[in-house]
Amino acid sequence: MAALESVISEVHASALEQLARASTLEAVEAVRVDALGRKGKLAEISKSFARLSPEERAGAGKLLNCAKQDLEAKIDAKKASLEHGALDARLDSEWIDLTAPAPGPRPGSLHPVTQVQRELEQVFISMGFAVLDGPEVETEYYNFDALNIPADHPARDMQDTFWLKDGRLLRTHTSPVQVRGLETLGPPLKMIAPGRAFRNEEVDPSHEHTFYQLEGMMVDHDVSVAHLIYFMKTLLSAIFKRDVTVRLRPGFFPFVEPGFELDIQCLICNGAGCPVCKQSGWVELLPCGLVHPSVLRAGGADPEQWNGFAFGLGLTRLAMMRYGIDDIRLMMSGDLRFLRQF
Ligand code: FA5
Repeated sequence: MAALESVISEVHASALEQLARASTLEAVEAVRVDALGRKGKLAEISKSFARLSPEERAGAGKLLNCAKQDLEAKIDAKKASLEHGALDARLDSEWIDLTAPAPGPRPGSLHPVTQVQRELEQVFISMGFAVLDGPEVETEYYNFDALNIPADHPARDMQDTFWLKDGRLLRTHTSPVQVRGLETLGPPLKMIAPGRAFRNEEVDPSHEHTFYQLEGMMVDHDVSVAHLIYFMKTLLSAIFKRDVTVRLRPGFFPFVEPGFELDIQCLICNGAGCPVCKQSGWVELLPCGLVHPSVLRAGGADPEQWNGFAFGLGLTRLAMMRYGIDDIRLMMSGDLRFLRQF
């Protein structure tokens, strides 16, 4: 009998000790199951009561009940205190100040092409150029004929076009603004015309059906290729703020004579070859030349008196080179993960 009572006291004392150490609700529950559960230590002890005399059973039973009641009360108290602590911690961490001003909408940012466009506009404005706009839905006359590309000229095939039912088209380049600008402002003239152009062509890492160009033109007396090269160099150093490797080669466009292609060494692969430069190491960026007399005439300027240069910068590709964007399709994807980087 004395042995049974000391076992009860030991179980009681050890449960109290474990309870003191328990720091989570799960640990307290484990102490409860171990001591008071249906298969717990005190339940095991009560099974041996069958072997006791009625007097002994009454004595041991009383002790067992006291131990149980004491443990139950202490376990409940510990649970309550832990729950309180958890609630206090949550209240502390989830506290918000309802009187604080709202953070407001997340600030947006300009599209990378817009950023490059605006920088170039500032550079050209500072050199006395006007910034002109032209319609995206153009007439066949301004997009082709006035630029010395008559209907039967093979050069029309260079730019596959989206035609509208009324005979107009989505402009394939910003060059129509050359003639529109001459008509409106007359020579002498220094202008740029940034804007969207559209082509019915296969989309790949460097070609989109909708992309931006920036047209540039200067018409005055005695304009030469040296002037053209000066302004193109100024343009590139304004954007890259470092030396970039370029190459100038002959290029054919019916609206310039002579015509050139200025390519930039691909800044995605540094000339090694990649999908953006079609493994060539070079990116076509800045076709240009001296304005063809027919274009001057179409714009109302006498080619005997006036001459000039023009260029058609691939603005979307320039932004790709500037920011190291390796796929043009990201530009119009509307993907916020892409756009938030600028
Ligand atoms: C033209 O569009 C001429 N109008 C440029 C010009 C203007 C020449 C004035 C002479 C004088 P081209 O088709 O090469 O040329 O296009 C010019 C630039 O636009 C290209 O170098 C390229 O950077 C960009 N570009 C052309 N097609 C696409 C396309 N599908 N996607 C993205 N960029 C393009």
